Amino acid sequence: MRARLDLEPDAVASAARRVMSRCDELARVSAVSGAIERVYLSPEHARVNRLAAEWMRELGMTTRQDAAGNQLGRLDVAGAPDARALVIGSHLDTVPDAGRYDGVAGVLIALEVVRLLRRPTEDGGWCSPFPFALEVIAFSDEEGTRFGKALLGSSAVGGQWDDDWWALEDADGMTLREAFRDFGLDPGRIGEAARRPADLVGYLEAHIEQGPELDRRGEPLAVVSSIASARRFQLLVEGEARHAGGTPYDMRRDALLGASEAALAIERICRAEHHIVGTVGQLEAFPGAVNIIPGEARLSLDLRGEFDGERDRVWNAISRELDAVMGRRRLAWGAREVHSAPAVFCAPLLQDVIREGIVATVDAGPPATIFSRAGHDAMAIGAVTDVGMLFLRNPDGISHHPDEAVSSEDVRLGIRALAESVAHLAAEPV
Ligand code: HGY
Ligand code: MN
Ligand code: MN
Repeated sequence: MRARLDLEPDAVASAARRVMSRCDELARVSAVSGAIERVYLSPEHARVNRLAAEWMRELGMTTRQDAAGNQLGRLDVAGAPDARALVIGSHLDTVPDAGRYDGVAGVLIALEVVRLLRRPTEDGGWCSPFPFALEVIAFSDEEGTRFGKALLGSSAVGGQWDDDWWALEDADGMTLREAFRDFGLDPGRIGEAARRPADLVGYLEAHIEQGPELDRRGEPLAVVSSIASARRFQLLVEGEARHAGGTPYDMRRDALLGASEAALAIERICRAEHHIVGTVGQLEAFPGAVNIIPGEARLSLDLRGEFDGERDRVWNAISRELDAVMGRRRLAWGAREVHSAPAVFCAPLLQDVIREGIVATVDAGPPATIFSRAGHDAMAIGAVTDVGMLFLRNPDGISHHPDEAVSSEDVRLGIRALAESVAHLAAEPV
């Protein structure tokens, strides 16, 4: 059993305070006054990258923005500039009307772990004390808020970029390719963001749970076993627009009612399952006038499961049910898949070192190991290296909402546990 790190308690406590105050600082970088919204390739994205780069340089890290707009910092092994790297990070982009800790806390905790673990070099700089370099990454688009496809920044790092994505459009009709150029990135160089497995030791991410399990257990930290597989669809329901007054019910083909029945059917089917959740987050009726029966309705479906097979079986059940619903209502419907990510299982070794890190930090029984229903950048990085995640308690589990919270005390424990986990990993023959 490796001895606990000899970390100054005050240093860890001030690290937690710095994370909390920087979460507040980053929350003020928003496209919307009075709410938090930071989307991919926006002026807000550029501003938080500059702030993160400044904080990385303060730690003695070299910094770069990669070809996908992710912000990276690196602390080398003294005398070994080509050493493999342990990457620790999360994302700085947000959903609309976001909380201030989703993703952001993980990036800032990573920086504090580097601050606590780094070693001074003879020339007045800083280096990694381990046989691997320490890298911090601030991913640029985990949520997919602007273009609908999630994990764009981390997919580039994982070498999973799909050129079909260049045609994705935002709400203003700007394509991803145009937005890249507008941000100062060259679409032709996207391949340069990809990391080689041989250059990496692994990836660790600290993140708020975004669910109530740790809060219900009364525990501050947990090991993540796997990350839910997700599929996202845009569904289109087509009926017939007609006069809201003159059209008797037996002549109506109301697309909104079909979409509404679909949303309720999705809930009913998913609730009957054990580890499946389906959410309709967007629902629009067209043409959208009060005195016209909606001839068209568009709704989103976010479908997740612990295992890809279960999730796909439920999607087939939903499809059959929607065929029946639309048939009864003489409507047509179709689905366009806009995102798909397979379930990712955290590497046993990284689960173990995170478990050891929590045990070394929290004087309680063995920590919980839970599966993440929320998606994370770790899903995309899993394509090139082993991944591990540490969850922090999220009071009430509320997230993707301004009331999203995390306590400074749990952040203090999370910083300490992640630092211990890194030290445990360094003691392994990786
Ligand atoms: O949607 C998710 O699960 C993640 O928060 N982007
Ligand atoms: Mn999120
Ligand atoms: Mn997140």
